[in-house]
Formats: sequence, structure tokens, C-alpha cells
Amino acid sequence: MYPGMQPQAVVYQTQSSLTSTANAPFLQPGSERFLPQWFQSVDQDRTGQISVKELQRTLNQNGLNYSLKFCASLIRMNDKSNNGVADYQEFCELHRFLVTAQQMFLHADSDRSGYLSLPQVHHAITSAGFQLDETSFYAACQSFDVERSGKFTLDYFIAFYVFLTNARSIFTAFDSNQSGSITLDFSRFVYATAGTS
Ligand SMILES: [Ca+2]
Ligand SMILES: [Ca+2]
Repeated sequence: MYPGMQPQAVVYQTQSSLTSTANAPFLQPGSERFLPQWFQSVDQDRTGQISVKELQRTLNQNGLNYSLKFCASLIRMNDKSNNGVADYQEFCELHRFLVTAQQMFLHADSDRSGYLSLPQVHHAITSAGFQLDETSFYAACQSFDVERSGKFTLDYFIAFYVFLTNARSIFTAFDSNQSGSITLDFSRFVYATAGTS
């Protein structure tokens, strides 16, 4: 529940769809053994690179319905060559990131409801080293949980985690002397926010 909100009737998501997402073969622990085969099957046009659309199709087939824009930010997270597509190494790193995020989700979902409450989300991201004050935490949650249900399913949680990871990378890049605070003019602020979404 977000601060200032009244309790409402709760509509629970069916367990079956969540279970199938959590069991997506692509993200199961041990699935890294099959990454060469995964890479080949994801790379439908045989370019040797995974495009944003190819990634979106695969995640979709695994129950993670993401926009093209979000899939682009997933690729950007590990895009060392900065060419907007994922080569095999970048694909492997992305896979490792997604498996980790899914494990964080399953670990935080201690009551096995299939979604995380806001305190569970807070606990998960704090354990991952993200320190946010309460106002920032709720504001960030609401930008993903647009219906303000207070429930983070796996896809929401991954999106939130990607956002925080990208935000931290950008912050760290600006905070070159590691003082823990940065000063941005408008232009650099736009540059920074463009990299987080
Ligand atoms: Ca391709
Ligand atoms: Ca690349």
C-alpha cells in the first residue's frame, strides 16, 4: 500500500500464469548450459546479433511482455560495443542478469503469493545494495506500478530492477570522485534520465 491510499478490494492474479512465468525455461537456473542453442534460436535472422525485436519475441514467449523500448534498455545495459544489439557475450550477461533478478524475486516472495508487496520489493532492492529514501522508493514504484496495486509481479519487478541498475550506472559515471552526490545542469539531467528508461 502506498502512503495516503485507502484500502480497496483486492483482485488476485491467478497463480497459474505467474507460476508459468517463474518457470520460464529461458530463466531457469542451469539454463546457461543451453545458451549457445538459445542464442541461435533467438537470432532468427542469423545475423549473429540479437536485435531488440528478437529479444522482445523471446521474452514474450517466456511470459515477460515488455515493450520494444524496455527491451532496448535491457540490451543497452550490457551493450559494451554500443551498437544497440547483443552479441553472444552480451546476451550471456543479459541472461545472467535476468536469472539473478528472477531469483531475487522468488527469494523475496517468501509467502509464495506470486507477487511482491511493496515491503518485499523494498527488502529485495535494499539487499541488492540500493539505498533509497521512502519518498523516492514509492515514487519509483509508482512509475512501474501505474495502477497502484501495490503488487509487483515478476515482469514489474525485473523492470524496476533494470531501472535501478541503469540509474546506478549513470550516477556512478557522473560521480567520478565517488562523493555520493552529483550536480547536473538541465542538458546532463536529460542525458541521465534518457539512459534509465
Ligand atoms: Ca539477429
Ligand atoms: Ca552490442
